Amino acid sequence: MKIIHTADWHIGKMLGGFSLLNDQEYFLDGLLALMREERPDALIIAGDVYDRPVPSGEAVGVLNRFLSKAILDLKVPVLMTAGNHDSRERLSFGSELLSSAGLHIAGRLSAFPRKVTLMDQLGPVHFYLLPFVDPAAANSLFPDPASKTYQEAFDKAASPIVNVADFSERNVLICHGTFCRVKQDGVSAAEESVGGADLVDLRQYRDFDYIAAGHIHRKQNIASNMRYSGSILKYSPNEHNLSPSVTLVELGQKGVLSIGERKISILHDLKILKGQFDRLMAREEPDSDYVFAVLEDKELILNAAARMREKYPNLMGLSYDRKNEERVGTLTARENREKSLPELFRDFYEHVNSEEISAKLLAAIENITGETAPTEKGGVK
Ligand SMILES: [Mn+2]
Repeated sequence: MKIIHTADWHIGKMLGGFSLLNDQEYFLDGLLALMREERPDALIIAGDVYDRPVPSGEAVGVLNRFLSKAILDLKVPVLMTAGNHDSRERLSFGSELLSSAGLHIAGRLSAFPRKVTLMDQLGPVHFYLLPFVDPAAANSLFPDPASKTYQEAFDKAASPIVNVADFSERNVLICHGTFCRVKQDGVSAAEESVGGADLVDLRQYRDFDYIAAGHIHRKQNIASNMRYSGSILKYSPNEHNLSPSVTLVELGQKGVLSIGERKISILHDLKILKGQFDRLMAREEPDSDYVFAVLEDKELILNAAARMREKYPNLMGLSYDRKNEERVGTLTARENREKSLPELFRDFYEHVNSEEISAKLLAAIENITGETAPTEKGGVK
């Protein structure tokens, strides 16, 4: 059985004042082309379908158009779960009605998790759809005893699945959360490092033939048969060096035959450009990618963002590289009151320019104000 695993679509995402909806629609057209070519038996969206609990009308339209083409034209069933960004209730709308058409949605957490069985020539594959689980959601369903950690909550929510699953057959678990890497020998990465409070260990779920995870935007394996597909696009400047793709999984008689990646073309790349203003402006042709500029100039550039937009119309953000900022430190009002004018001027100059004031300039200020600055800085860390 051939499955396309995706996650973290974040439809309707805004970044740097720009709507990414055109980029998302462009990507989804590419995904439809890939589905036409690969003819998968199912498409998985492992949570964070939308970026917000109340998506815009335009965002709903983009998803609706995609799902109609995927399911009605290409006849590919879609399995979709709620991530932490989605409203469980809104995503669940029509889910009972839509499953007969091939759209399988798990928004709400349920004591009877949604199970979807698809057939291929080798027999059935059972998909278990587990929406995002946090302690609050788990406790509303399984209050006794209350889950305090994400691990307890996840195990509680997954227990009905594990109880009914027949592991002699083929089973796929779809889930959304922060899962730690499970190593070959069965040791979990969480045992080696102190993980976050929301970290969940999937070791006890190794009997699933494949686990399709969402939430972490960087694609990566959790174990040989568990994986984050990663987000479909780069969604923040921190993600500028990600290389988004979708995951293509083939299941054999039992277990995974192969896991591969497929790149889908994008409308705009997202990148960080670092350098001096003049150098960044020296290019001939405009660059239409999404750009976060980090200027290495010592002086502030007048109207830098507006001027950069002539060459970079999709400039999303601009900042100055201030390597030595921490040297200046933070001053309290009381510390400032105790300072002489030349001292205040020196601190201001060094804060803005990230370099030491020259003796000549400081002498000139002392001359003008008739005050002197102590040679050693006091009280500044
Ligand atoms: Mn998420």
